[in-house]
Amino acid sequence: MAKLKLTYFDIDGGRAEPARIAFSIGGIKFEDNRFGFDKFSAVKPTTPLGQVPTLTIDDRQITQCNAINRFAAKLAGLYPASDVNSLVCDEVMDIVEECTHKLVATFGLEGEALQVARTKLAEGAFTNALKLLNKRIVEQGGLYICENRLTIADLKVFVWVHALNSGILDHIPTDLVDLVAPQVHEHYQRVAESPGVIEYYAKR
Ligand SMILES: N[C@@H](CCC(=O)N[C@@H](CS)C(=O)NCC(=O)O)C(=O)O
Repeated sequence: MAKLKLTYFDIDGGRAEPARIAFSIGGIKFEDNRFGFDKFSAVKPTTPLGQVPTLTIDDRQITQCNAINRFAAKLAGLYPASDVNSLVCDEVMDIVEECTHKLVATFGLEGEALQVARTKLAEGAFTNALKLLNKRIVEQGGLYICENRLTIADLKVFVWVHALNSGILDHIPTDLVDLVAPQVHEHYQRVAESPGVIEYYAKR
């Protein structure tokens, strides 16, 4: 097996977190190469696009979190088998990624500008995305995004919803998910209580 190194900020969340959890669930050995925000200026030029996460496979440094997530999921047995289920899994991961991109665009704003931008997100793009995720969960029987089992799509949603619920994002109401997408709220708790996720955080 190739040597794997996942490079990302030293936070329990963000764009590398689903792959970290997936590797852990699958028992896939990897180097969890974390660094502090203050070290990013040094790390940035060592990456192909000046961005993290990257996954280094032997000597090849790969970018794009959802590509990395899919790779980790395939190794860990957390990627759907059928074409249609993989389509839904990919759709959901890209929905969350698009919301992450919109959220990151508000970092650096302050005061009223931040409040206006975040409220617009909460009431607009995030609510729309959460309602669609809710629909996907209901369509699949109410428990998971696809295949009635935990896949990488569930981990991607879990990490995002954790951030939304946490209160660390000013002007994003911590009850937004519960109010607009109750099945997503329950899904968050289900994933948090799944053995692989509990084991991962217990080891951290
Ligand atoms: N499309 C990329 C986006 C990666 C990205 O923007 N990562 C952030 C950190 S979460 C970053 O490195 N930002 C620094 C920059 O773009 O200058 C992906 O999916 O991985």
